[in-house]
Amino acid sequence: MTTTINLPEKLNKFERYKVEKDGLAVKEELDHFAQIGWEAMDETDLTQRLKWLGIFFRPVTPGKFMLRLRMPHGCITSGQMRTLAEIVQRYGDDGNADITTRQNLQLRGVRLEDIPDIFQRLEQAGLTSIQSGMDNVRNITGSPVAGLDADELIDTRGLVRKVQDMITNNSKGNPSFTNLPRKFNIAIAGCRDNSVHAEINDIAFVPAYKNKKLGFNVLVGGFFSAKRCAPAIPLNVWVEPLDVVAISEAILVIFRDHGSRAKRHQSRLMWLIEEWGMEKFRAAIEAHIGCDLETEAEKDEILWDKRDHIGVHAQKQPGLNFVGVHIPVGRLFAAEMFDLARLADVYGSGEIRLTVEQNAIIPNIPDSRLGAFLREPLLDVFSVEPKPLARALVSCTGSQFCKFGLIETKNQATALIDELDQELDLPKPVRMHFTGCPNSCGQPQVADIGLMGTKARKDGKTVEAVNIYMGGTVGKDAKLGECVQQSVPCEDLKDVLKGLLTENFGAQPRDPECSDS
Ligand code: SRM
Ligand code: SF4
Repeated sequence: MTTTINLPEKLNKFERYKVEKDGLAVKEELDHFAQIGWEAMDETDLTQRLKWLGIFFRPVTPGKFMLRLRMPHGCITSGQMRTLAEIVQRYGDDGNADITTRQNLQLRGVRLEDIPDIFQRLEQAGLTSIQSGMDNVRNITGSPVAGLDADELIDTRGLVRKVQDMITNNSKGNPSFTNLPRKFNIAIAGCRDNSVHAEINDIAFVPAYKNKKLGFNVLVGGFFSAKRCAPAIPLNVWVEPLDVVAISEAILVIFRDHGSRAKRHQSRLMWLIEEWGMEKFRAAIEAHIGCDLETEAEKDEILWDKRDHIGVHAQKQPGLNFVGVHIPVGRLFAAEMFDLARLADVYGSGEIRLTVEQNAIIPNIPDSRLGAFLREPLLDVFSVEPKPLARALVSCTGSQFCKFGLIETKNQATALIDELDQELDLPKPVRMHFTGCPNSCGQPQVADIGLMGTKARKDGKTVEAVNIYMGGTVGKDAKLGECVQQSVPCEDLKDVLKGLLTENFGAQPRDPECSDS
C-alpha cells in the first residue's frame, strides 16, 4: 500500500523518530536487545519503538516491563490464559496481569531478556501483542457476550477478528499502519446495550436496520485526552457487515495520510473531521472504497441500559449459562489465572471473556453444573454477587506503574470502596471510575462518579487529590459526565463520596448489626 503522509514542515520529536526508523523495525532486533540488556539500548528504541510490539518500558519500575496484548472482542481460551499465567508466574510478586478498559490484558514484571521466549509462547498460543501501543490501533472491542446473548443482533466476533487481521497483517505486523498520526480506537457493537462505549471510539459501528436489513450506523471521532474529550459523531452512513473491514481501512488510510501531525494533542481523528467537515470526510471514504455509501438508518438499535454481566445469566443456547465474575479493578495474579482457566475447562467450554469493566465471564456452563461452579473457592475472591460499589468500580493503572499517574489508583480505590460498601446501603450499583491523570484511561467521563487524579494544596503541603466528574450515562443515549468538584484531597475523599452517594444515589448508613465484615 502506498503512503502519502502529510508531514508538517517542522517535525515534533514523535514524528521525527517515526521517520528516522519505523516502529516495527525493532521486531528484528529483539534477540540483540535481550542479549545487551535494556540499559544498553538506544533510548528511543527502549522507551518508544518497543511499544509497537506492545512492550512498554516503565520508568516507575525500570527493567520490569509491561506487555500489552491484543485480545479481539475480549475473547481468550483457557489454554491462552494458562500461557499468560506461566509467563507472569516466573516474576513472583512482580508478575501479574491487568484486565484493561478495552477488554484486553496487560502483563507486568516482564524482563526484556525473556521476550524472545515469551513471543514464541504467545505465537504458539495464538496470541499477539503487535501494534498495541503508541501511534497504532488499540484493542478492538465488541460485546463480551457475543454469540451467547439471546437478544444480540449481530455476532461481531468474526468482524472484529477480520479488522484486527487487516490492521496487523494477521499479527505479523503491518507497515501500512505503523505510522498513524496518533493512537486510534475501534469498537464494533452487535448488542443492544452499547457494552463497548461506542461514543468514546474513533470509529464505532452500532447496529441499525435499514430497509429491514441489519447492518451498522457508523460514529466517528470520539476520544478522550488531557486537553479535550469529544463524543463520537454520526458519519451519516449505514453499512452492511460485509463492508466493515473496507470502511475501517478507508478511514485509517485517510487518517494516516491527512491527519494533522503538527501538535500531538490535536492529532486524533476528530480534529481532521472538524478541519474538513463531515461531507468532505465522507466523500474521501467513498473515493477510497470506490462507491457511494448509504445514508445512516434513522435510528440505531442501542435501546437498552448498559449491563455489567456479573452473576448468572441464561444463554440463548438452552440449558447453558454465562457467569460474570467480579475481578476487583481487573487485577489478576498467576494462581488466579490458572484457576480461572481451570473453571472454564471444568464447567464451561474452555473459554473466558473479558469486559471493559475489567471483569471476566465464563460462558457455556450447563444448568446441571452451576451449583458446583458457584461453590468453587475462587468465587470467594472473584464474587458473582459483589457489593454495589465494588461491583461497578473501574480503575486505570495509576502511579504504581504509570509515570503519568498523579495518584495511586487501584489499591486506593479498592480500599476506599470496600469501606464505603461496609458503611453504606445502596439501592443499586453506582459506577465509579478512578483515573490517575487527565489522560482518562479509566474513563471517568462515562461514570456515575468519575475521579480524576490531580494534586492539591492542603495545610501548606502538596497532596494527592481528585477532580470529581458526575453525570456520565452509558448504554442508550450515552452522555459524557462533567467535572463538578475540583482538587478534593484523597484523604478527604471518603466523606465527600459519602455525601454524594447519599444526596444523589439513595445511600443510607448501614446498620452495623447487618455488617458482614
Ligand atoms: Fe491509556 C496513555 C493505560 C485505555 C487514553 N494509557 C496510556 C499509557 C500507555 C501511558 C504510559 O506509557 O504509561 C498507560 C500505560 C500504563 C500502564 O502501565 O498500564 C495507559 N490506557 C491504559 C489502560 C491500561 C488503562 C487500564 O488500566 O485499563 C488501558 C489500556 C487499553 C488497551 O487495552 O489498549 C487504557 N487510554 C485508555 C482509554 C479508554 C478507552 O480506550 O476506552 C483512553 C481514553 C480513550 C481514548 O483514547 O480516546 C486512554 N492513554 C490515553 C491517553 C490520551 C490520548 C490522547 O489522545 O491524548 C494517553 C496518553 C497518550 O497517548 O499520549 C494514554
Ligand atoms: Fe496512566 Fe493517566 Fe492513563 Fe491512568 S489515566 S493509566 S495514570 S496515563
